[in-house]
Amino acid sequence: MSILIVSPGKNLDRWVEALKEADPSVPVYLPEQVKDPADIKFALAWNHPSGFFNHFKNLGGISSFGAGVDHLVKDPQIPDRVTITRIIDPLLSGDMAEFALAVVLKHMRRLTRYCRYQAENQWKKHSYLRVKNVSIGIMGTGMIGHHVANYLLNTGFRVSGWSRTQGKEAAYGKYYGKEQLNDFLKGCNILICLLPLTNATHGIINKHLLRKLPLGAHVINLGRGAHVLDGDLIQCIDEGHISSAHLDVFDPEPLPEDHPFWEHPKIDVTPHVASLTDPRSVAGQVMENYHRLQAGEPLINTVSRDRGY
Ligand code: NDP
Ligand code: OXD
Repeated sequence: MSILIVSPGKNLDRWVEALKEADPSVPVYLPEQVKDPADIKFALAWNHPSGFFNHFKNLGGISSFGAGVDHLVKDPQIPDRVTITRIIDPLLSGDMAEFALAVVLKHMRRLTRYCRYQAENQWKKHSYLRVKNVSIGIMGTGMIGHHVANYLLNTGFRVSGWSRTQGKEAAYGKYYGKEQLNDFLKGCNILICLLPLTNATHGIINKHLLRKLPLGAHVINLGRGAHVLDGDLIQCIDEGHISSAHLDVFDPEPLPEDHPFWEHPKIDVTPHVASLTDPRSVAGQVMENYHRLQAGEPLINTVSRDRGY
């Protein structure tokens, strides 16, 4: 039995190498190398074409390349017998925390403006915000969001988090459920979205939510593009309620060349790079799930298809 890696358009050499290094005895194939589909037991996938997995009759599990599984959960053709798993990796959470801090400081110290001024040979000064005076709210305090919240708290920010359920106690202020969303939003000078994309979170960052943030709030989306209603965000920035935004994720990706986000003076765009999965750091957990499947044992890092994350 073997592992299949599928991610159209991506160079998969590092993934193949990392998996082979993790266990040289397990054959690893790309789609064009598969001779007998019945040989595939486990797959590693990112943005596979819908229906792609239909003819792998011995497939028992599919792992996402990353933390998010929206690309797998949305495919109704993945049979129920197939367990969906995802990546949980301290490196992924650590990289995300560093990216979040960089973006927060960029906003506080007005760095985007100074880049623009340099391009125009302009010597112009602005006031700035100090860490101890800034309150950051994290939507989604799961594996990554919880780490980001603690990291920002340890840097000296006031931090709160919002999740679906109450969960464990934390060092930062916790809010949960729809009932506590407004109270959470009231206290956020900076809002960071680290939610998974599900039916319940699709379009959650809309004008109704944005208007509940304090005047001049800054919005950072690191979750998925479809969390944001693009037109609503632009409207709230142009009306002045939201000061600015940093967006790392989009719907669709790549962000189309003619999308208004590219040219908007108060929106910064990065191409889904907040935290990139390192194949060598996660090959072990993928291999472990392959061996668990072979041994008929329960898999690790599983996802609830009903919940969507
Ligand atoms: P987890 O599944 O560990 O955490 C999800 C969190 O979101 C949990 O706290 C959960 O609440 C909360 N949540 C889910 N649904 C709702 C809801 N309806 N209302 C309120 N809270 C909700 O995910 P990760 O932390 O591992 O990853 C989060 C997301 O980050 C990924 O799904 C992906 O989209 C994105 N990501 C982006 C990257 C980038 O480079 N931009 C890189 C990696 C990830 P509860 O605790 O109650 O279950
Ligand atoms: C992920 C991502 O989900 O890269 O890991 O967005």
